Amino acid sequence: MPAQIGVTGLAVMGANLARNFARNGYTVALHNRSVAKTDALLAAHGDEGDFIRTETLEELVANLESPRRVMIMVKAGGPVDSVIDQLVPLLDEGDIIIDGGNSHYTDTRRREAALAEKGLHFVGVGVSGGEEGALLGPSIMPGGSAESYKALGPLLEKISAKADDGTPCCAWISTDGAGHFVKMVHNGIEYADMQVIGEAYDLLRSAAGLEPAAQAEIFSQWNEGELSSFLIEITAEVLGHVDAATGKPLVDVIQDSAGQKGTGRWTVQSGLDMGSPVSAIAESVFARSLSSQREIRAVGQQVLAGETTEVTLPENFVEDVRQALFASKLVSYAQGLDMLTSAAGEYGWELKLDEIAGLWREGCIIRAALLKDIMAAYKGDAQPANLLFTPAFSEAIAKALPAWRRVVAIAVQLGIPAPVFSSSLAYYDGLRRDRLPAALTQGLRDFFGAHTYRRTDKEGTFHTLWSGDRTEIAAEDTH
Ligand code: NBP
Repeated sequence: MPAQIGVTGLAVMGANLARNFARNGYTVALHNRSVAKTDALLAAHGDEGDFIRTETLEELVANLESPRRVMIMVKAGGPVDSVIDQLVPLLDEGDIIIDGGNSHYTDTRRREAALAEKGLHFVGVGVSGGEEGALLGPSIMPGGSAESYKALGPLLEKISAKADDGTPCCAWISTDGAGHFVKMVHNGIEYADMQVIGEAYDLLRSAAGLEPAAQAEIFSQWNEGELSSFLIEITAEVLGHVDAATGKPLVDVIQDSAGQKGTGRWTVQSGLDMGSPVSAIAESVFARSLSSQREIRAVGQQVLAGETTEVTLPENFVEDVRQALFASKLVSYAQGLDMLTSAAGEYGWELKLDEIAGLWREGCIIRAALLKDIMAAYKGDAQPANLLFTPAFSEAIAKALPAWRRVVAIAVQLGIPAPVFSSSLAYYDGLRRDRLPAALTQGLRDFFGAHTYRRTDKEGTFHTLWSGDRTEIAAEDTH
């Protein structure tokens, strides 16, 4: 029997997705550049379903039903192009190449356009959930043509995670690179989500003296309420874990420099390109960068003053921190979703934000109770200009606001860096402020660069003759 899907690239992600397809009743043709990985997979898990072992891409393609579905799960970048180049001459019009790796959405757009010219479908698919998700049910974000989704969607939906109500955490996102774009933003939000958890931990530890074991309890309790999410749940696990070698909390033994693979940085770069203020995500990426500058930080510890102000912590400081965490988290999601709206305009994608929030409910790293409310916020035709403007969220923030301000003030007074807590608050205040100092910025730009300005009291664009008699003239817009 021919296989319904072929997978090439059988490292952790490819192997687990192939097993997931097979466990769900599909016949899966397997291929890897080095045959050893194919054989290792078959030896360990060959009894989980119907697999077809192949040694070459020719053989892989020859074993697939039509239209052929070939999923590439190799290292992102050059290897994906190389595999595509090898596959193209072997395929027929209407066949589908799927890239399930973490490719940059601009690469996906380029590949999709090139393959469409050859009559082939190219589908960039965002897959979230790590190794375990790939095997047990990830959240899946496919782009590509709507037509390709008809032949591919049912398989992806079958292997995806399912929300409480049974809905698959997989839905067609929009054309070309939209799936990889949404996955990228998911990862950006994940960076911010983890950073706000880190800031809460640091404040509880450094300001309130709560040891990791005590905090494990606190995070477990928080996981029962509006913060309920995978990341809060595993924070309790990690904080509660004791290092076998030293008997210390593991978190005290782990070096305090955080790595990154690039999707957070891509999100911020795209935000900058589109003028979309994803400041919480940017601060999270930079916080990791600063953490990794260990040698420079060592010098900073020696030479920089650390005067702080004494503060008396409010009685319910733990609850204050919880509320600051919740509010900052909402801002991160609002910024990420706002960037999706910008991208939809930029690339002509019809992004349904309620559906996207829906498919993040299970399977992925940012899965959280909150996503149900975000889904509800974007249901229907009247799309909010910003998530924070919907009544449910503006009320939630209003409730958290006094605690959020107290916590940021305490962090500043005690010299505890809380870049996302504070920048999210600045974003929030920036959104609601009547007048921003941008008026002065624009005045300065007009002074040194004749960049012109608009007035609040009349139409048109103006320039002051700063180096002349300082009269104002009507001007061409050079904003
Ligand atoms: P890796 O990213 O580690 O890639 C290893 C695979 O790429 C092996 O099958 C290897 O073949 C193959 N490969 C390479 Br390297 N160069 C190749 C080339 N020129 N031609 C053909 N094959 C080549 O695998 P992974 O960690 O399973 O991740 C796969 C994709 O999924 C990546 O894009 C990754 O970013 C993404 N992703 C990973 C995770 C995760 O948790 N790991 C989560 C979500 C997404 P070989 O065996 O012959 O060397």
